[in-house]
Amino acid sequence: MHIDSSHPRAISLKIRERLVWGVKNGLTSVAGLIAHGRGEAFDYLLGEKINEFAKNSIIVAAAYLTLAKHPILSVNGNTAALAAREFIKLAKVLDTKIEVNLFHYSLERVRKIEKYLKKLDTDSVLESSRNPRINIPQVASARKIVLQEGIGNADVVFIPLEDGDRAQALVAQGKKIITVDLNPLSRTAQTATVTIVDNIVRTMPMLIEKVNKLKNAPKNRLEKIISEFNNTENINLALHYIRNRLSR
Ligand code: PTJ
Repeated sequence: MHIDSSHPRAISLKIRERLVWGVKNGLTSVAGLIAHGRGEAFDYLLGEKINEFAKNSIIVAAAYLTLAKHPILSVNGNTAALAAREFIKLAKVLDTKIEVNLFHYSLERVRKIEKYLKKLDTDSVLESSRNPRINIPQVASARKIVLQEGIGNADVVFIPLEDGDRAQALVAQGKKIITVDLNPLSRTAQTATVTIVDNIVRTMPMLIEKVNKLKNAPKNRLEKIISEFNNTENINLALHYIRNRLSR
């Protein structure tokens, strides 16, 4: 569908079209459209912009990713459609890999997403066909199927757009979890080490910029950024923001 840029909701409509494209091309699940609708509702309440609490957490996420020994970026059907190029850019700056990990699991869709990412860049993707798979204990969904060399070995895991039990299980394994979720109340938002309450489309460019900035920073500066951050307090800022917007 052609969307005129002068339409008052052009950006939002273009993002929707991107997901429709993802579904048509077998990257995004049909349920991904529903998940996006939930995200849109929260985005409306957040004013559809990057707020201060999101900026704070993006800097902290950049510090964690920069300090990590084995960071990994987890992509699902929604993030593949909305931010594949940015995931590849981030993988490059961090010198790390992307792993496809799905909730509505099918090997066919995993392969399609991997193929799509590989077309954009040949070596940023950890291929499921070449890497041993393991199961994360205590995860009820197919999200438990991960690659040993990816999420299995990672110390910092970037898992945007999920409301599930995987974050909790990974935190229990001692990993640091970074998520992006427009819903500050989702289970993943509530259990992650760093929760970026923002739209993935807005977050990714800023996250790449911040990682680039912090890449050569001294270790103690990165540790200071991390130690001064409290995820619960930051999520509360997002909730207060929504409440104030509603009462106004
Ligand atoms: O491709 P699959 O099979 O792995 O499935 C992907 C989805 C997203 C469908 C799957 O992970 C899922 O069902 O997710 P949930 O449990 O609906 O959680 C998705 C979360 O992401 C919700 O809390 C939404 O509010 C949030 N969300 C949706 N769109 C965006 C978003 N957060 C940030 N940016 C968005 N564009």
